[in-house]
Amino acid sequence: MMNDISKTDPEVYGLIKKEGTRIRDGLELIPSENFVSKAVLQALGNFFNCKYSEGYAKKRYYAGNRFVDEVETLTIERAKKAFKVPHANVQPYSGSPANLAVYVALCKPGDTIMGHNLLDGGHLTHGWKASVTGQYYKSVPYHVKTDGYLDLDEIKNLAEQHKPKLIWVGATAYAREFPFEELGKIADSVGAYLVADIAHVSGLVIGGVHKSPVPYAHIVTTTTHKTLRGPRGGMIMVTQKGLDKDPELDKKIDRAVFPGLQGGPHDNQTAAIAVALEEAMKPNFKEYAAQIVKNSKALAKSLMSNGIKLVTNGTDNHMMLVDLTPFGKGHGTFVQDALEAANMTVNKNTIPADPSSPFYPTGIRLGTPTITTRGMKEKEMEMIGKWIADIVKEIKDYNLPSDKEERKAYLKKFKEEISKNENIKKIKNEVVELCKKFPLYPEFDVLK
Ligand code: DSN
Repeated sequence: MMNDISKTDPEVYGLIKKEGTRIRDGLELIPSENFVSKAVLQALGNFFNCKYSEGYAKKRYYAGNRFVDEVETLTIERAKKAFKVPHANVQPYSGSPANLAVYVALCKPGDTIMGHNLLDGGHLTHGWKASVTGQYYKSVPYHVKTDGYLDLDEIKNLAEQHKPKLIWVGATAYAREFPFEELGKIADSVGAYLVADIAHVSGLVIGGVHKSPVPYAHIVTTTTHKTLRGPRGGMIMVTQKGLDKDPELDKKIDRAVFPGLQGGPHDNQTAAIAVALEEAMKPNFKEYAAQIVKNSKALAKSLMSNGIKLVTNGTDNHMMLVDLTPFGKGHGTFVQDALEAANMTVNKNTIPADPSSPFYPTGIRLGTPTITTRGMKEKEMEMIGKWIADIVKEIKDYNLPSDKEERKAYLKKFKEEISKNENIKKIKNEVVELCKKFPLYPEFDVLK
């Protein structure tokens, strides 16, 4: 597959090969990432990339779309079947454009919306001030309690006080099951739309290991590249409850995506979403989704039994949020870099009531979708939890300087020191050995 590019563009080929080697020899523990099947990659890398097809099936602005129409219709039918919804739009380029389209469909600038606060684990597009969604709309954030769980009483009170047009449920750093039913009742009691952004858990929903929002929400959005294990992309689904509230909701969503926000859909991405959805409806995907959660619980157990604190003391889904306050505020940056030195990739993340800032947060977020895709099970989770805990303890004496000017130099020195640290090197070698037992994409020459 890579033979041609290796000759025509060795520079890019070299980078692809380096990235291939990096993922082959390391543990990708960022919970929003996954490794997709060869079929998904093949659907992405073909002539559907080359077509313009603004509009929708049978209503295009360009000729030559008969097969694009078929592939988009097939993808829509698969999405409707997989999530049990009456309407799906599969054109959003990714999750943020999908969420923006929901605003365009439902709200006018200045309308009130409610969403899970970013620093409590929410998403930028749920009304954070740095996103247009927090600037064009009056955003009322809700929070988690000190135990890390969503504060349903606060959500109810805020909803009654502010009467929002829409309420988001969904997050990027929340390790517990989303209370769709409770949020559905709150939204109904104030006449709001409930929009469930299930980007993180959509694969778990199809796999039957996370409650579906479909009976409770009016609209459901998702990315397609996380637990769903497809190409980067987005989808918006309208539920029967949504159509009962507004029979025009499907048309409003479609108009918001195109021509409201986007131009030509990425038809190769659409084809790859179709492949991923078909894979996700196969019985072995149920096993995969269940194993993601089993692995996540096993990893959480290993971390906690090795002295690492987790927000909410555990997990219901594919991710964990590590609370590093016992090691000092802003410690997430150090742990992220030290783990990377041992070939384990996580992301630094704020924790609820973080004593530091989003750039130097006091937590890390990690999860199990990619390592489960590689075939790892509970036994490997136990080892990985121990390695992570050992590294956290190895660097416990580093502290983020309170003087902002000093931070850059301090972190540079920290990186130099950890690159020479023998205990971290030893763990890195063990990680590489583990990865060899769970090969990734053996069929691609690039990794040979
Ligand atoms: N960037 C995604 C994540 O990592 O969760 C959310 O958009």
